[in-house]
Amino acid sequence: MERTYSGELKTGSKALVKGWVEKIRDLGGLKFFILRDREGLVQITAKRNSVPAGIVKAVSKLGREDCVTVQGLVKKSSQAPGGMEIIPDKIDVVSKAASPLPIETSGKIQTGMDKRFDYRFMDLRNPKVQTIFRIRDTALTKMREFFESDGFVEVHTPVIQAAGAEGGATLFPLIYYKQEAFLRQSPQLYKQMLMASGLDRVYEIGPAFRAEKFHTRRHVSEFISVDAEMAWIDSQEDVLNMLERMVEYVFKGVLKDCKKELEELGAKITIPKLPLKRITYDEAVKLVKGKGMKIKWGDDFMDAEERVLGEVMKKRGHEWYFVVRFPSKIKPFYIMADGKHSHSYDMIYRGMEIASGGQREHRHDVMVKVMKEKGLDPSKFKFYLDAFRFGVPCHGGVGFGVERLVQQMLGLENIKEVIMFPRTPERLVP
Ligand code: AMO
Repeated sequence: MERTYSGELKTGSKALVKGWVEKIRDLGGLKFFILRDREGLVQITAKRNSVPAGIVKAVSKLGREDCVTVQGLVKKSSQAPGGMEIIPDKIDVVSKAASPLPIETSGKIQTGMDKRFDYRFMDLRNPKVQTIFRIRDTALTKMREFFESDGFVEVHTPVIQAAGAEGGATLFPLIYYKQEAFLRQSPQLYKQMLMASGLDRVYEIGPAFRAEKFHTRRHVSEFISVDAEMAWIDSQEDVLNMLERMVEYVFKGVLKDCKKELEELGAKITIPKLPLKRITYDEAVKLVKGKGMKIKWGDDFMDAEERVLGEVMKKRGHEWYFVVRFPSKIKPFYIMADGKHSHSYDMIYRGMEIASGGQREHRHDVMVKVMKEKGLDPSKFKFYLDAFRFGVPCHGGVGFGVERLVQQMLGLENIKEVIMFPRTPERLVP
């Protein structure tokens, strides 16, 4: 018999359901339990004399979170969740759950975050936790749909790299045969090299690694970076236009496909109104200073400053905006400088940077000079610099943190909530 999910049951028909025992009630002659599967809950009712004696016995032996399959007749029931119950004629226990359970799955009792992540497989049985990942899945699907319809080619570039693009402080070294190598911080160098290939528009969705030293609500050591790079741009504006259309498409899609899920989490989102507001770094620093923060021109925004800027911008009617023209001294060598400023941007949603990028330096000699000024050894980047010696179009792109997007969309305090098995300085298992 084919499996039916709890959300697809029809009264009067036979069904085979598979799932976990959420709750058991024993009223003597009437025993029932709630089975939970991916789609919801269903009540299994075993009344003495209405079902075979073996079934009543099987139900009385069940424990919470046992993994079971149940076959039976679906009947109307005003008291049961979903208005239906199953009168079982077969129950199989596929796997017993040990007792006591390490954490609660119902969400009624709060378990500490660390303990939840120690037993993440069980934490994920909480429907609210699962819902986060359904929304994340939809957001990623919509991003892919957008890129595919906008002329981008999906690529996969190496995770094991010989040189980092985002500064030495957050590199994870590893031994690659007899050589030192690193986990990538970003596909930056490779997506740019592909601009010299003639593919013109590429995107990559894959893991990026940062040895972040401190703890914040928005940093982890491994995250999924959505990277895109576009050739033949006239200016950074071409990238911003693409990016804002992308988030508009994602939000439309999530609102349409995840109505139930958003409701379940109490998340209220609206479709971003285009064009999104652009403010310069200089303006942003002034606004933040005006709120008593100690930021100086030339500093990057810390978490607290980003939040304050977010509050000011929200009051002005912008939960989305771009901060553009950062000082070139705080930007990596691959960003095109324009005097003291640079062709760069951060994209902010609800007071948090969720993406950054810019127009790239495509002039080989200028790039070598900037690398030296920033204390980098150009010979270590020969494989990358070569791509700029034999004809490369002007180009620009974005690195987008998918976890931060979903975190902000759902109003979650910590980015770890959006990651199945988060990696932080303290956590390497599970
Ligand atoms: P950047 O370093 O700003 O830029 O990273 C891009 C985006 O990636 C996400 N992100 C993180 N998310 C979780 N934990 C972290 N430790 C973390 N670090 C970064 C953020 C951020 O906006 N190569 C450039 C992008 C480009 O220019 O195309 C880069 O990596 O959402």
